[in-house]
Amino acid sequence: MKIQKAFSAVCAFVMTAALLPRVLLAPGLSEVSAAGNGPVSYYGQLQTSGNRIIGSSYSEPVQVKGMSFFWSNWQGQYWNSGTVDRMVEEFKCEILRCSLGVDDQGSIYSGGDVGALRSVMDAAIAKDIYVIVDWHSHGAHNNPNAAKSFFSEIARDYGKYDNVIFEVYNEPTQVSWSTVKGYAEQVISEIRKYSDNLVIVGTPTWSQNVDEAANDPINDSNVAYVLHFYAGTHGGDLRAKGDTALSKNAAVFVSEWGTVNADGDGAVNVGSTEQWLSWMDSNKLSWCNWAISSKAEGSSIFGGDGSSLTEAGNYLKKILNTHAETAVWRTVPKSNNDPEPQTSESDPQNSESEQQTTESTPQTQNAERLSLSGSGNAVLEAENYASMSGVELEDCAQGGKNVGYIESGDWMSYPISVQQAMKYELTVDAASESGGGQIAFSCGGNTLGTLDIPATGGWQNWQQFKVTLELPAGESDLKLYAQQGGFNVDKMTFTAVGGQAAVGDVNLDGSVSAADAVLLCRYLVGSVQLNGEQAKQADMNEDRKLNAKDLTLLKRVLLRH
Ligand code: IDC
Repeated sequence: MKIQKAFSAVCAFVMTAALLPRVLLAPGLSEVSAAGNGPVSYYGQLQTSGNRIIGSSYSEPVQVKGMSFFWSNWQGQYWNSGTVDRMVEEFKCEILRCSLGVDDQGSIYSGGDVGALRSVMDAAIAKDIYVIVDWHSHGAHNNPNAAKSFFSEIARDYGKYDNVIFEVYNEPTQVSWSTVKGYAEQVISEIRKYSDNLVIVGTPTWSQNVDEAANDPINDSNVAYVLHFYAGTHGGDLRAKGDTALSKNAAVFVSEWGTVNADGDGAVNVGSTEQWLSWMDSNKLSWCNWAISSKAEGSSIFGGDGSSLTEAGNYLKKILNTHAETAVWRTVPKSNNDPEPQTSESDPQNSESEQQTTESTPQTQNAERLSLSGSGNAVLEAENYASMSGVELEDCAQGGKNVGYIESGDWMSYPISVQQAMKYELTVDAASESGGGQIAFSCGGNTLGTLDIPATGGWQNWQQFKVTLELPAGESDLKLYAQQGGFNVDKMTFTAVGGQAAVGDVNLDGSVSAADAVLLCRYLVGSVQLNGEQAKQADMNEDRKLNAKDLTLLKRVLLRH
C-alpha cells in the first residue's frame, strides 16, 4: 500500500530501499563520527544559528568552557602539549584559547611563537577539544596585511579541523565598529578560502560593544561577536550590552573573562563572577578564562613556582570541574552499545515521565536519495531514513509502517537532492496520543524551521501539519530532530512553493546572467575577490564554500533561463 503511494508521487522516489533487507551498521558509520572521545567529535563544527551556536552534529545550543593562554611572547613556557594535557585532564577544559602576542601596530611580537602555537593546536586537536587562534592585539586594524597572511596560512593548514575557531582581533580599543568590521571582512575572506569554521570578532572598547556590532553585522553566516569582562570591574551594564546584541540575533562568544579587575590584577570577586557565570549559562555562551600564566597578578592560575594553583587557579578548576559533571558530551553518550530495549507491550510514549533523554546507538540503513526538482509533490516515507537514533518502526493504520517511539533527542536523517534552493511546504502526517511534541528540521547542521505537533488523540490518529522550509540546493541530509518527543510520523510530502532563494546574482546587478558565471569563474581561478554579499550570491548550494560545485549549479540555472 505504501509502495503504491510512493510510486504515485509526481517526483521519482525509488523504493529499492524499502525492499532491501535492513542493514544495521555499527555506530561510527553514521553521521556521528567517533574520531575521538571529546567534545569536538560529539558536537562537530561550531556554527551560528540565530543568536546561538550549535554543532554540525548537534542541533541544540552548544556551550563549551575552558582557559585562555596568556600572551605568547610573555608566558611562552606554557605553550606546549604538557599544558594542554593538564588543562584537559585536571581542569576539564573543553576549549583553549591561544593568545598569539601581536603588538599595537598589528605585528607579531615574536615570529617564533607561531611554531609554539602550532604545537598547542596539534595537542588540542589530539585531545579532541576546541581551540581558538587569537590574534591578541589592541591595534590589529593598523596592519590588516599581517593578519591576512597569518590567518590564510593557519586556515589553509588547520581550517579542515572542526576543532578550530578563528579570533581575528582580540580587543579593538577606541576605534569605530565600521573600522573593525572593514578589517574583519578582509581577514575573513582569506579564511573562507580554506575554512567555513566559526570566526569570532572582537568589538570596540576592549570587546565590550557587542551591541554596536549587532546593529551592523558582518555578512557571513558563521561569525560571532566577542564580549570580554572582568568581574571585579564589570557588571550589569555590560551584561545589558550582551542582552541587546542577543536580542538582535547576534551570536556572542566570551573568549576572555577574568575573576579580577580589568587590569588583570586584584582580588578574585566571587560574587560578581557567579552573576556572570549564571548569565553566560542562561544564554549558552561559551567562554575562556584569563589566564594560563604565573605572572604575579590576580588573574594568573599558577603561582610563583609555575605549577601550584593560585586562588584564581583553584576557583577556575572548581568551576570547570563542576561544569564537567553535567556537560552534555560527557553525560549523554552518542553511541550507547546497550540501548534500553523498548518492548511493544510496554508503551513508553504513554508515560511522559519515562521520557528518555539519552541518545541511543545511531543506526543506518540503505535509503534512496529523495530528488526534489522544484515542481509537483514528492513523498518521503518516514521509515525510509538513512540513519536514526532512538526510534522504532510499527504498523501504521494508514498502511505500511510508521516511525514511533520518538522521544526527546531522537532523530531521523534522510538524504535529499534539491535542484535549486527553494521554499518547500512540508506536510507531515503525525499522530500523538497526548502532549504532542516539536520537530526541528535541519540540513547540514543549519536549522531550517520547527514544527509543533499537537495531540491528535491517539497514536494512530493521523493528522497533517505543515511547515515551510527553504531547502539548500545540492545533496544534503535532511534531519528531523525531536526537540520534544511524544509523537509518531508516517510520511512527509514536499510541495515546491517557489519563492526561489535569490542566489546566483554574483555581480549584484539584479539579474542572473552569464556575467555572473564569468565572475564566479574568475573568482575561482583567483583573479578577482568577491565581497560578502557577492560571495553569498555565489554560494549556490549554501554550503559556505565557493567551489566548482557552485559554478555547475549556476550554469544549470542559466541553462533553464
Ligand atoms: C594583560 C595582562 C597583563 C599585561 C597586559 C598587557 O594580564 O599582565 O601587562 O595584558 O597589555 C584584556 C586583554 C588582556 C589583558 C587583560 C588584563 O585582552 O591582554 O592582559 N585584559 O588586563 N582585556 C581586558 C583585560
